[in-house]
Amino acid sequence: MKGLAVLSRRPRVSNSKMPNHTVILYHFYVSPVSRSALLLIRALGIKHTVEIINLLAKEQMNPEFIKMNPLHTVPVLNDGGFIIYDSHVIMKYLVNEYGKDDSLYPTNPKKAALVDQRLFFSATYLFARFITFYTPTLFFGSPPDEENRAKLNEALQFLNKFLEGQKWVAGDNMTIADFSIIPMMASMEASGSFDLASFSNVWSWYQRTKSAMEGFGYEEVCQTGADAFGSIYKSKLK
Ligand SMILES: N[C@@H](CCC(=O)N[C@@H](CS)C(=O)NCC(=O)O)C(=O)O
Repeated sequence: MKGLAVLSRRPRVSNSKMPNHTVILYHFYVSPVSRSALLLIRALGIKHTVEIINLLAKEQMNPEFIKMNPLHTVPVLNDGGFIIYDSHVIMKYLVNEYGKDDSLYPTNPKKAALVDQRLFFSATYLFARFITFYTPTLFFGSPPDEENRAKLNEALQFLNKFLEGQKWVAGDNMTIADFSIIPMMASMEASGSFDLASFSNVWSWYQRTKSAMEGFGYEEVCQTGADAFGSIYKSKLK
């Protein structure tokens, strides 16, 4: 695996739960789920390095990487030898292990169930429909499939409903559910293939969440990757 350490951060706040070692995130900036995990690491202020796995060059198929993650997907976290994959699982783990409190993933079972419901929605509706719509164009240059576009549009309508009268995706404060969803929204906006502003609740949540995340590198971690996603996608439409 040809890894490249590009980012290294020290904790922003003193937190006795922080690891003494540096965690490693195997990441590709074009991937929205990978950006979710990196954004959260930045928000928690965990000392980390990033190893780029270039999916466009099929680096995820390298035997060394497959040994870590048989599913050959990013993100993958290596926390002092403990290896875990799936962005949702990584985020829950990191808040439980290193969060200075439980605000990003509650310990209260009912509050946690609501966050979990939104995470499962993110994984099984939004992301599933997102990759079904974008992958054929992004990787094979196929024209966008209108049925798949309608399915993803429907998932946006569901999200819009969840956000009716709500500031955040799950509960009264920002949680990992917001981290899970925002990188997909940024990619969709950058691709120019969906009118996010027409989903008014989604649109105001999106603006609010972007500003809330500015303090820990939204622009660098999320927007840059979303812009790269958007320009690759647009180049394949021609
Ligand atoms: N549910 C997983 C999805 C991971 C996933 O599908 N990642 C894609 C990039 S968006 C990937 O690495 N694909 C490469 C492959 O399947 O070979 C998560 O949230 O981490």
